[in-house]
Amino acid sequence: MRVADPAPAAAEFAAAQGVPLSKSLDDVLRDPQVQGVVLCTPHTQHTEQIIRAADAAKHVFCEKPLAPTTDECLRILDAEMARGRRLVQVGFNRRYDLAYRQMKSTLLDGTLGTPLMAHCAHRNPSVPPHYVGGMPITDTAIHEIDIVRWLLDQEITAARVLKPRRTSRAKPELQDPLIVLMEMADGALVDVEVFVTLAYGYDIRCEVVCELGTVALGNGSPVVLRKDNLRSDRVPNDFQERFAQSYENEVQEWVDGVASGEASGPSAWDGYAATAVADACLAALDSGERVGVEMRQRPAFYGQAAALAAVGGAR
Ligand code: ISE
Repeated sequence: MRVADPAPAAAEFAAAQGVPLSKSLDDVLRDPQVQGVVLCTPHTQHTEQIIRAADAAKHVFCEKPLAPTTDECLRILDAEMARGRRLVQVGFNRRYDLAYRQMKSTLLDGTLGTPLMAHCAHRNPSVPPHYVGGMPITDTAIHEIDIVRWLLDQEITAARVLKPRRTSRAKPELQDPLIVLMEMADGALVDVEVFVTLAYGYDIRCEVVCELGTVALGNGSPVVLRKDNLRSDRVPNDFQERFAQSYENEVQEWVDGVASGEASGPSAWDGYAATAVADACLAALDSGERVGVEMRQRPAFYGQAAALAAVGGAR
């Protein structure tokens, strides 16, 4: 294992853990013993770094979002396809959360019938100073964009964004909260409340409503407290607390995939699709209109989602 980091403090921290330091990503990529790289860099740097790693035939784990624009995502897809095998996994960690996995297996076993709607909420107690502009979509709602594509096994075809009354706690330039409405390829509808300054804790909700019943995240902490006539359980502090296990799972599964040569998990296609939907949401936020999602036809290289196969391709 080796680490390259242009920030001296981060590099020193890694060195203190006993990890050998490299001067640059290219140094890491030149090492024949390195099979895969984890990119924790700003998303504006992902495209060039992923393409360099793919050219060196290394596996890549890359934090979301895959890249800032769909054109850049397409360059990544092309570079990966040119190598002839999957090399890229995108850090959509929620697919590795036990509760979401149970939702997925319940939907797959068919006992609830066809999914018709999903209601989601994504509430952060606060956001860091660099959180600006379209980040409620590109950095926050992007998790729901990915998870509903995965849960419902199909693409998102259009979006609207509604603007509720702004909280007095919102940063001046941020629409907070907002509601994203998404149309799935088969006509199911998804709503997502995105609220990034709701101070009580980190609260993630998701319920899929089907013809015969619903399945939802439990949102429960392991224990329930009863005291003074009140019953309470813990709301996590932040995403690190809520999703600690899923981060571990995703990295472990990536490492296992690198060792076996079989990449799995969220692909570069998933990263591209999420960016395409985020673009539609940003345009919808701007215009107040319904905006269709523009996407390239899914290449056979990335397999085909079941529902897309049923409707004969993305509309
Ligand atoms: C952050 O980057 C994440 O990935 C969190 O899961 C999300 O809740 C937060 O809004 C993002 O800023």
